[in-house]
Order: sequence, then structure tokens, then C-alpha cells
Amino acid sequence: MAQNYTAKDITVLDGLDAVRMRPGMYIGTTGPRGLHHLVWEIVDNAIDEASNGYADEISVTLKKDGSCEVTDNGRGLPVDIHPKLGVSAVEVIYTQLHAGGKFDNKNYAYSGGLHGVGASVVNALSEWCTVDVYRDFTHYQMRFESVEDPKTHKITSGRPCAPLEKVGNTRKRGTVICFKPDWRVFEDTEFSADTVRHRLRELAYLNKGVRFIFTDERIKDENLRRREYLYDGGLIDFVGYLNKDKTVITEPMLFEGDTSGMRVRVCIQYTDSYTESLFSFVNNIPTPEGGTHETGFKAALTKAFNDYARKSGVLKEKDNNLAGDDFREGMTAVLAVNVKNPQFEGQTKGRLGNTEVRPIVENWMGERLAVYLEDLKNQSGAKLILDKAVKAAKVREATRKARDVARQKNELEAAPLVGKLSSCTGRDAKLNELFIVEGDSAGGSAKQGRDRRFQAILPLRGKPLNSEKKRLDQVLANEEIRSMITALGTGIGEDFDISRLKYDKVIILSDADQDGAHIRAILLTFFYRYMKPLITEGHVYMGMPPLYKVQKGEKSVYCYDDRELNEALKGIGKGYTLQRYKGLGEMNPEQLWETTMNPEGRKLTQVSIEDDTEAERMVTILMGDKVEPRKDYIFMYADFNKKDNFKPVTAEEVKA
Ligand code: 0RA
Repeated sequence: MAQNYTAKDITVLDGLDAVRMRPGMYIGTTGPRGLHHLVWEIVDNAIDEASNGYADEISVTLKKDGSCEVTDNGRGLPVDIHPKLGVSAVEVIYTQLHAGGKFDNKNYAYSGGLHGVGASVVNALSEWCTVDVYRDFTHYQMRFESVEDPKTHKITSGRPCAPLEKVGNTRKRGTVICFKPDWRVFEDTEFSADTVRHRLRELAYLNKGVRFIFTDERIKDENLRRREYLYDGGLIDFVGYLNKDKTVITEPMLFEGDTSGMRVRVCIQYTDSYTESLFSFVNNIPTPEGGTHETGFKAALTKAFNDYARKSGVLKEKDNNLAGDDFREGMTAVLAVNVKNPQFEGQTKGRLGNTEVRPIVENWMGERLAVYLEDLKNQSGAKLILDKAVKAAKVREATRKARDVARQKNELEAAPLVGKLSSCTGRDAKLNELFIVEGDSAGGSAKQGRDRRFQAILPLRGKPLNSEKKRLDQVLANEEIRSMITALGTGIGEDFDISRLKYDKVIILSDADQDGAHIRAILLTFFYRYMKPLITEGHVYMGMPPLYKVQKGEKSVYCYDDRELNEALKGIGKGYTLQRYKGLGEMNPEQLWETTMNPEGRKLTQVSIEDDTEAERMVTILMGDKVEPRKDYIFMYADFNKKDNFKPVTAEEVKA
């Protein structure tokens, strides 16, 4: 065991102990994000091996014992003895901080990036970790453990149990890493199958030709256990997937190449929708907050299309250029760059900061687009995009005028708020809550039941407009939507300013039935498209009214789902009454306050965007104009009381 291993490693192991003392410095958090970081770290190393052409299959298996196994069919980790340290390369990689998984950086054009903390960090934060290497007809093995001193309770992280060992002969090639995250480090050590699976699929799109195999051995159902992702079309397949339930109006355009030490890949395809969906990545890592690569890409697109519009006579000399937004209406694009030393910025490290990247992407992309637009065979698609942009520009101009008028009006009349809004008396936005309530009768109960010091009520009459199917000018013409925008105070789209938000919590309160679910979907779609930071910064919530009230004598219990009801009915005996609430309207003001609005005891579900590409797909499926995928989806998730319904769902799951 660990005890009999040589003493000279102690100094080496100090580094790993430091990781355990301050996990946050290496993996950000010890919550779910940090936990999954361990998986990405190991997978990144396997991808490096694949993108250098040595491997084409990567498997990730979530095991019953809580460990995670990552396999690749690459060259196998190097096993030779390190000349200075006198131990195997495998041992150096897994015990030396910064030696990292990138044993020899020369082998990699662009390595892992954000993660890049090295396999040793994974070892340091695991109960145990095993490495199997298959190369040169030999199977090598090594095991590491974190051991606790029985007297001092001090934990030594990632100690080798023995040196790297030859355990057999083999004809296989590759590396298998298995690790069990340490429960003493992480808040929760259970891996999320959804998180891992979604990420592997994304990686499969970004690394064409590499087969990713996901297996969850923890679930019984054989059919759901295993998934394979292999996309020979790469980014074209990715964009095809994002547009699957939209109506496309052009062929996908693909641009790939190396420039100034960077790799840039872009795929663009236009649809007849009015929204822009740009997903960007740096070294395979999503950058939902954009950054210099996106700025360069957008600038190139705007310039190339404006030049083309002039050349083709659509824009006359006296005309102003069209705006970037106009050319991005209906655009679905994936932008993936690989850069040497990525600098990730922003609250969630979701934005690329490297200033050198912008001009490189802009020039490269500009040249490619210009060539593309000159090509005779691309003329019909290019014309469609121009037409769409010209229309978008007209609408934008009309909307701007309308908004200016609306703003002036606001100022003149000192915001004669939305007649329907019952505002609160408190003026501290950080404490205030806005309830958006389905229906006038529930709205009435909410007004009477609330604590008016910090709770405002906005009842919605009927259904607000589905913004997915409309242009901005039509969206703004809708009264329900307008009163919501005025109430929130932030403005929308490019004018959105979170610092003007008048309520810290925006709580959607709708019935637990189909209509209610529809209203929730419409509101979330609107926020997603026009006020995204409202969601990403955690201001949007779903109120959860109870479904049942169980009463016996003086005592009554509210139950929010069937599980709670069963719990409440256990051993209750005879003589109780069960009331089922069909809608919010059935509750009187006191009940509504007690069960749904009172911060002490109410249930709220915070809306978040776990996975941007999935959210995009879900909004398209639920609110877009194709009926079939929506029917499939609703059939699949017919139980509208489950809060899981707000989770994004993939097309394959809908099909499954
Ligand atoms: C550098 C050199 C060699 C292999 C690797 C890296 C390697 C690293 C990882 C990480 C996960 N899987 C991996 N597979 C290979 C050996 C180069 C040689 O064969 O000479």
C-alpha cells in the first residue's frame, strides 16, 4: 500500500496537498462545476491526443462505485523513466503540479486551455486514481490513493501505491484513467449524466471524426445506458442540429483554416427566423459571453456584406451602411477558434480577452467571406441574406422611431405605469419582487395577499405574444409584453441594462396545467431572446403553488407534488380531507400568500441556462413554427407538474 512507497516523493506530493487545501484555486469551485471539471481535464488530454491524429475514439464511463473512467485509443501515456526525477513519466504527470497531463508540450499545437490544470489536480482531489497504459505490446498499470493519517487525520493526496508496473502483454494501444472524486473535497460527488453527455456531444461536433462513447453504468435501463457521438461533418453537423427545427434559407457556409498561429473555424447558415444564434468556442470551451473572437467575426461579417451590398447595387452611394444586427438576423453560426494562451475573463470565465485575436479573425474571415460572396454559385443565397438584412434594417428604423416616441412619452408623463401593475412601496430594488401572474382572478388574490412593502403584482390577461415567431416591432406592439418591459425598467435587446432592473426577483406564477406551462414557455422565450442576462444572472424564478391540501382536524399540510402527498398521507388514518387545487384562482388571498408568496416557506425554482446550445434548441422546439417536434416534445414531457420540464431536452431524447 501507500506506506511502503519511497520517501523521496514526499516533496513532490506537497504540491498535491496544496491543491487539496485550496481546490478553488485550481478548479474554481467544489460544487458540481468543479466536480465535472475533473472529467473535462482528463477528457481534454485525450482530445489533445486525438486532434494530433493519434486517437479516434474516446470513452467516458460513469461507474457504479462513483468513479469516472476515461479511455482513449492513442499512443498511451509515456512510460519511460524521467532522467532527473528517476520515476516513470506516468508518475511525474500524476504527481507533479504543472508537469500536467501535457507531459511534453511540444507535442501539442494548442492544449486544453481553461482546464489545463493537469491530470495531477484530478489525482489530488480523488480518493483514488488508476492509470492503465497500453503500448509497445505491454500493459502498464499504476494506482494512486489519498491516505489519511490515523493519528493526525492529515490527508496526503494522490500518493503512488507502487511504481508503474508491467502487468501483462497486450496488442492494444491507449490510455485508461479512472478516478473517484473525494467526498472530503466536493459538496456532492455524484456526476450528472446529462452534463457529461451534453458536453461529449458538443465535443463530438467540435472534433469531427472522433467517436465519443458515453456510458452510465449507474442506470439499469440498457437502452439509456450508452450513447455514441460521431460527426464526420463537424461544424456543419453542429449547425444542422441547431437548425433542425427551423426553416433554412441558405446552404451552410464553412470556413476553416490556420492563420497567424491560430486555427479558425466558422460555419454559418441562415434561417427564416428573426433571431441570431451565435455559439462560440475557444479551444473547445464554450464562450457564452463572447469576446475578441466574436467581435472580429461580427466586424468581418458586417463589412463583407456591406461591401457586397454596394457592389451589387442594393446600397446606393447615398445610403448608409446596414448594421451588423441586420446581417445577423436569422443567422445560426458556430465559431470555433484555437489560440495559444487563451485569457478567459468575466464572471464565469466565459469571455475571451486576448486582444490579438480580434484583428486576426477579422482579417481572415473578411477575406474568406469576400471570396465566398464573389463566387457565382453563391449568388442566390447571398441575395436572400441581403434581402433579409434590408428588411431587418427597415424594421429596425421603424422600431427605433417608435421607441423614441415611447421614451419621450415616458419622460413627459413621468412613466404612467402600466395601469395593471400594482407596485410595491419599498424603493430598494435589491429587496423587491415582481410577480407576473396568470389571469386577472389570481392576480386579484395576489394583490390582496402580498406584502406590499416589497412585492409588486403584474397580472397578465390572456396569453402574451410568442416572441419566437415575431419581429421586434410586433413583439413591442403587444400590450402584455410592453407592460412587462416597462415594469422591469431594463429595456430590451441592445438597450438592455441590468443596472436599471427594478426587481431583484421576477417570479412567474402560472397554473400547473398545460395553459400555465404555455405561458411560462412564452415568458421564458421572451426573456431568453430579449433579456438574456435577466436569466443568466439569476433573476428569474418560477413560483410553485401547491397541488394539494391535506386537512385533518386543526392541522393542514400543503403538498407541492405527488411524492409529498404520499408522504403526507402515510399513517394519517381515517377522517382527513384532500383538496386538489386546479389553479391559482382557487386559492383565496391568505392561502396564496401562505403557500406561494411568503418568502418563509414558499417554493421557488430558479431558472438557469445550463447549456446554451440546448436552451436554444428547446426554445426553437417549443416556440418555433414547426409543429411535429413540438408535439413529440410535449408527448414526451406530458407531466407539466414536474419541474424537470424546464430542463432543456435534446432531439434524440425526444425521439427516444
Ligand atoms: C505525450 C507523449 C506521448 C503520449 C502522450 C503525450 C499521450 C498523452 C495522453 C493523455 C491522454 N491520453 C494520452 N495519450 C498519449 C508518447 C509519445 C510517443 O509515443 O513517443
